[in-house]
Amino acid sequence: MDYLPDVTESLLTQSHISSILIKALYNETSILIDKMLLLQFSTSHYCRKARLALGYKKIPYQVENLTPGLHIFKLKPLTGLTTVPVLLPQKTGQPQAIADSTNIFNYLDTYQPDPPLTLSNPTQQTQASLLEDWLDESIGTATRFVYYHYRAGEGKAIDPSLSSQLVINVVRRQYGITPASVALAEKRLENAMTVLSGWNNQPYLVGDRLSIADIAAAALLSPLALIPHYRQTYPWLFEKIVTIHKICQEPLPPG
Ligand SMILES: N[C@@H](CCC(=O)N[C@@H](CS)C(=O)NCC(=O)O)C(=O)O
Repeated sequence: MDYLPDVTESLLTQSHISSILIKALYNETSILIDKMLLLQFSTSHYCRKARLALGYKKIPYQVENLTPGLHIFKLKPLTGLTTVPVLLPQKTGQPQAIADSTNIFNYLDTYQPDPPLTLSNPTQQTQASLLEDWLDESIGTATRFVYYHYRAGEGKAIDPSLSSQLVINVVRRQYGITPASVALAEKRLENAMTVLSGWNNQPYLVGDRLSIADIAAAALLSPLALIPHYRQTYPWLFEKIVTIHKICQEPLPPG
């Protein structure tokens, strides 16, 4: 009789361990199979844009941070392009890879319509699309120029390390960031602040709820928060950026 409890205990222990192992294996597998994967550069404001949309829709995802330079070898065969963000849905019946943050917005709205990123009023949606495209193609690029120029000059103290300055200089060379191109970008940003200034007095850029325009603006202008001139001149912009990050459950960028 003394012997039996030991056997039972040992059997129970073994079955307990097996069940823990099975659960762990199941969870591990389901994470790998179920979660979407976002290929990104951790500091890219275009990748932030995709993360805000995923967060807004509360879609579980994982990120893979690619190494700039080597990213081409992973991305080119997948999408034919070299830019991040790229979303891999990793689900049966879904596309293998979606490149470009605007395409990612569209895909996410088809995959999980609620809450929608698109506005139901067609005129407002056209306006939101135009703003999103302009923010993407013109303003996001201007932000990049002004931000990296600042980080290499007045803002060097933010991270003067050799590795950080090396990355900043590679980016400056890659995109042709020179004093002349930065001056043009600064003008474009001043113009953008005028276009977006109505945001100061209304919760959303277009319509009566969050749209692709708000998310694009919050992500693509967020690097300017580190630059005192923008922070001091446009405090309303950074209040909006903070609010949208909260709604989308995305941590704010440093600064
Ligand atoms: N319009 C694209 C722009 C993306 C973009 O410019 N990504 C940059 C990082 S911020 C990139 O991947 N650059 C690397 C390259 O061009 O090879 C989008 O919205 O996804």
